Amino acid sequence: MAATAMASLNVLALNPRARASPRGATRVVAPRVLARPPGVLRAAVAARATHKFAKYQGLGNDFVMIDERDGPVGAPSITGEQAAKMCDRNFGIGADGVIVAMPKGSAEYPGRVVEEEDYAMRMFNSDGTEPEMCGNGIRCLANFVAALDDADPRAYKVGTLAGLIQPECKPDGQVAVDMGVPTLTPADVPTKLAATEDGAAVKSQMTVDGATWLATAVSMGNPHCVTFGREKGDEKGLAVDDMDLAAIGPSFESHETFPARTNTEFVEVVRRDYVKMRVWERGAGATLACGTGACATVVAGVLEGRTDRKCTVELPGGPLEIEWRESDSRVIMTGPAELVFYGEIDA
Ligand code: ZDP
Repeated sequence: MAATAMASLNVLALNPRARASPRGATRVVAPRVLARPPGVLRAAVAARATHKFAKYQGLGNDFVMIDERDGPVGAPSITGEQAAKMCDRNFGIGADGVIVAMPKGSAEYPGRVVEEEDYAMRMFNSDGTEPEMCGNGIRCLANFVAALDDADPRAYKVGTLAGLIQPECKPDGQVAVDMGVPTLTPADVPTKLAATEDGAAVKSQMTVDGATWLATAVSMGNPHCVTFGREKGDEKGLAVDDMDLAAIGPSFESHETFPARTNTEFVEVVRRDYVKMRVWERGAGATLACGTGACATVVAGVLEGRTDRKCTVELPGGPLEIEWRESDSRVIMTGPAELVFYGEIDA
């Protein structure tokens, strides 16, 4: 099923006639377009006021993918407001975020060497804000670009606001991503939580809605607050399935100790090499999976002495394999990324 879908994506991309009239493509057209007089609609289409997109998902974390690699270097053509509309599950396509494949040099980061990059990735959360990185999203980007180009090698060096990230498409459809070295210095996460161990905020006390939680702060380019439970009452560990994330998530997201807001991971350790995690994402709320969050979870698990460096993180949408490599401190994430449908939207 995934293979058939990918083959038709290639046809769409490579055959200009197919591009002009994507027969068989799922067309997502906003109702207000249909209500317009045909002339206006024709003019809008002629002016290319539409975006071709493919919808991808990685463990149920879903994204609208747009290919602007042939466009100008710099910012994506869509605004955060347009992205938020596309993500709307009732009035738009429906997604947790929008990911734009851009020409190299389109994302700035310290120490950037543009020549090293194949492409750049820019992203919007479903609330229209732009995060630095997206772990599930970069796996989707890799399979998206691989399907469009249908050429080897299928390993890419992608410039993101969080630095150079390197996804590699495997023959079985999984994507392994070198997510780089996590940042633990509190000021760089950024968090006001005090450093407790070797300059990192590990098991730091954080008062949220009147309870004291123990939190470890990790940046995977974007900020994460990882918690294995409250100081009192969770000694046996969190039962993440029973948690009401919507009740507590927003209080973590906008907590004053995380000035750029934060993603929050609630983690239940089943074994040292297998944990269950539920996430409340900055700018997107409860999602089925978070790639950067799974990486941050294992980094925090190792720092707190709770997990091995190689660990499976079970998310509501399925498992991700994470390794925080001892030799060079880089985090490697492996997981799926699949095409769901593609179409065109007036937005
Ligand atoms: O940092 C943020 O604002 C996140 N919401 C970005 C998206 C992260 C994502 N869930 C991931 O997989 O890393 C897509």
